[in-house]
Amino acid sequence: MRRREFLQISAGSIAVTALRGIPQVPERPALRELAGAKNLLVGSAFSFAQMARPEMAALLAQQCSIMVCENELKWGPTQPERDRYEFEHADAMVVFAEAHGQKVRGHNLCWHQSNPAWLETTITPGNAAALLRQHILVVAGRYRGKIHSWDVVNEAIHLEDQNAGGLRNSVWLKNLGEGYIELAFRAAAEADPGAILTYNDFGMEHDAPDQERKRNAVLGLLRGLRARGAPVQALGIQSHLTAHLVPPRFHELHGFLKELGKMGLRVFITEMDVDDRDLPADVAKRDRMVAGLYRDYLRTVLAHDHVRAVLTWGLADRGTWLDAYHPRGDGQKKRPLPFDAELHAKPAFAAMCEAIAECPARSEERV
Ligand code: 9MR
Repeated sequence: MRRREFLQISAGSIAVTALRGIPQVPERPALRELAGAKNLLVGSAFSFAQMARPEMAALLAQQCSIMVCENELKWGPTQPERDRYEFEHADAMVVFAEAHGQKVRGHNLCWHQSNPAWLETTITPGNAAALLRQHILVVAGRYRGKIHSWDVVNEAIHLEDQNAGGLRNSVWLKNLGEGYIELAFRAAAEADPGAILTYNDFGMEHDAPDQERKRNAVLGLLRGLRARGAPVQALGIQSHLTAHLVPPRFHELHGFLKELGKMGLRVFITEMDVDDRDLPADVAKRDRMVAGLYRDYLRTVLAHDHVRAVLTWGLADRGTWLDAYHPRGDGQKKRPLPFDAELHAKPAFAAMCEAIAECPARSEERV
């Protein structure tokens, strides 16, 4: 059997297995039903590896009305060589989502990380625009009509680099100047005019002076794009939060969200999790404090009608990026997500259910 045929079959069987319902997943309220009643989308990042575990696949199917590929649509996996694209994993995940009535977010078309090695050695100011445009036309074009929203440009702002507009010293800025962002949005609109084109970034959630500066830089970027007529329609607020013994506050987010609303932008909470690095090891205490942050944060953002989707960065703690990138000092596994490693619902799940059940229904419009 050829590799492509095998993968098509396995994608189908992942979908079918989970469709039939796996008995191991206990009956519990589904976030997707609570959120659906509010015209809100709720979901998670999925990885291809997780979806091969039937009980995980069933949980993702049960809980999510929207999904995003954690890594499978990034440049590295999709264009491993200049003239070769790979879509088997992403295709299988889109098949799964469609089989379960889930919307799909695309993540992402332009970033400073997870680029293939060939890009860094090939790119020049002379060919950068063509490389970026072609990648976007191929990747977003392949899924035309199937994607709810694309993270067209990811994490372009990094104030520490001290560039005009707060732009990050990325491979794209170095080779194309600040116009790369507009170029990416225009190419994405050409490739998939139905997708909601999103700028996605982190570090703008908490009440803190550095986060306030980031919020202002993001507003500046979005206003500039709009002024030039670039097709940007939404902001993705990643929402990688960090819990502290004195919980962070989110009051300043209200003003920011109002400004975005005035610009007619939608907002998606795209990558929520709560880093418990500074919390005590005791699991019950940790889970309670993490859940407190889920509740406070979601109450804040869901008070705003133009917040249309909430996605966590994984549904269950096993395999969270936080253990790989920022492990706890005491060697304990982190507990940042609504379900634990054995797929039991945690207090954070209850907090999500409560915040969604309490929030006002979103007004009718495309979500
Ligand atoms: O969770 C992702 C991890 O598996 C990857 O190794 C990493 C690099 O591609 O990206 C992680 O996801 C990031 C996302 O793409 C953008 N926002 C921050 C996320 C966590 O680092």
